[in-house]
Amino acid sequence: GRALRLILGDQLTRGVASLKDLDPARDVVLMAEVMEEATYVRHHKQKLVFLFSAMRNFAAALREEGIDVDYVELDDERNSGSLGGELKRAVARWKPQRVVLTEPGEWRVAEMFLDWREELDCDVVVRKDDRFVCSRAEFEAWAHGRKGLRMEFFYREMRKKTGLLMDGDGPEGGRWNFDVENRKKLPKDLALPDRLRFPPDAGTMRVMAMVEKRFPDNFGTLDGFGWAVTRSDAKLALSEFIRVALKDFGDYQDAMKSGGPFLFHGLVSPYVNAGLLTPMEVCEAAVTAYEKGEAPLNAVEGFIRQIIGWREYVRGVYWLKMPEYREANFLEATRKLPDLYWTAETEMNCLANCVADTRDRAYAHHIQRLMVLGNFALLAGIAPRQVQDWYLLVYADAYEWVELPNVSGMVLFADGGLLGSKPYAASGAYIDRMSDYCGGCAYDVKQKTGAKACPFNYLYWDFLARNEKKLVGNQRLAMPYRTLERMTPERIMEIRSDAGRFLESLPATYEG
Ligand code: FAD
Ligand code: DLZ
Ligand code: SF4
Repeated sequence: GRALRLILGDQLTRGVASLKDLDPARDVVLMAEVMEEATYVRHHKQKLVFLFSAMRNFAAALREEGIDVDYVELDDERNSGSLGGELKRAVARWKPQRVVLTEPGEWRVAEMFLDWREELDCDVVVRKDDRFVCSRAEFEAWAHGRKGLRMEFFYREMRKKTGLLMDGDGPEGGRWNFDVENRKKLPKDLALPDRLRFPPDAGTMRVMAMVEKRFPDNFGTLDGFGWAVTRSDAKLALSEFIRVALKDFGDYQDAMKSGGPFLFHGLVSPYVNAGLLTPMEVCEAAVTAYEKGEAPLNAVEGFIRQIIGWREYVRGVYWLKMPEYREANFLEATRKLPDLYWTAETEMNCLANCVADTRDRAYAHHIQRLMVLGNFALLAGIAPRQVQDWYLLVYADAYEWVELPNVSGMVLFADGGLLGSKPYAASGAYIDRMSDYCGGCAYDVKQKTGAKACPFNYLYWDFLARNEKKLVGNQRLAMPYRTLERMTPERIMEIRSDAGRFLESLPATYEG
């Protein structure tokens, strides 16, 4: 009998599990743009345009193969507004024998499926998402009985499993990890490669008009939209990255520069997460460049570690720990998110730059997300739920399964140390070393207290003092806590009052 195959917005892969045994003569593919998914957070305008346009192009490509695609646009007047509603309507229309889908990436959506299952009068087959290298069950087995879930050990298993950069049973080049070589400062005169961007075509322009009309007040601008929205353009973006940037990816992975976030990064996360590229093809392309002598080992190893290491690992942690993971708040942080995260209006040049980059491109690279935007949220003690909301909506690559462990685990230490062994807290000196932001800042990164001092400096010590009970026992924070202990009470008072005054001066009106 006929199968109705539901494809979600982040399952735009021809080889995805739910399409594997598709019979074009009989089956129908269902895709739906729905308000429920478009509004569970107020997504960045570029994220909405990217996803809707990519969905429409994927549907068009299936149709070219002669496959029936039932595609419901957001503006369709019969649109019920939810995935469950659209599935029910489609079952009534097509009377399939069974509904086939690939497991949703997010817990929220997986839970909804459990409810609908009951209500549909046909079989529902849910398949594992084999685009990931490590299945959820495999990750659980790996994690079982381990105290700490160290990414590094997980990553080695993934290297062995995929065979990427392996030399027999050992790692290519004799070491698993070349991270120590990947912390170089950007030389001032180093030319940055031009990065391939894709001006919107007529179809994408139509989606842009729809998004401006339906979501006028969402964060972000559409000017300069440049994301690929088809698989063939995403492949072009990947090969261009490998040609012009991969060789320097390792060296300057942690560097930041005013006026642009792209540097030598891959710019592939929106494509990999939505399905336009598969994680394995991205890694294989990088390894091929290494084998051809076009990129050094530290760059290629660093790059594939992010994908078969971190990306797989955070997904495993997410499914292991949901739903409690969302509520975790180890440091009991309660401050509201400052408005500067939306407006970029702040004298702190690093934050102003990173927020503006995010607003203009729905993108910031990892160190901007972690050491500027994230570090500030950690030090200021912003409530995890508000920080999660922000990260989930501002980036074109954001889905809860990847956002949440990065935000709650890596950035906020809200999980108490499951993902990282210590909070990534840092003062202004770190930002100064890795960027050119401080030169153009109203604050002085060298001053520790007072009106002109870099706020990161006193916020750092204020954070350690405020959380002393919870963090003082952490071996990896022994050094800074010794320094804190040696400060006079007057000095600590000064730091804490500067921090208090600064934080209280920030307008914060976000309700979540
Ligand atoms: P590159 O620097 O070129 O890295 C290559 C690829 O590795 C990325 O495309 C991505 O697929 C993967 N990767 C790298 N770091 C991570 C990581 N920490 N976790 C998972 N995958 C990783 N990434 C998302 O895809 N979606 C998110 O919602 C997201 N939220 C984040 C929130 C915070 C607070 C932080 C610190 C990081 C977050 N990341 C997220 C991870 C990372 O910042 C982005 O994947 C990366 O910046 C994407 O740009 P790129 O493709 O140029 O990456
Ligand atoms: C993110 C998103 C958005 C904005 N819109 C849709 C949509 O209209 N239809 C759809 O099928 N998927 C959408 N998505 C992606 C889903 O939210 C994603 O599939 C879930 O988060 C599960 O991971
Ligand atoms: Fe950021 Fe401080 Fe440097 Fe200013 S001085 S750019 S606030 S780190």
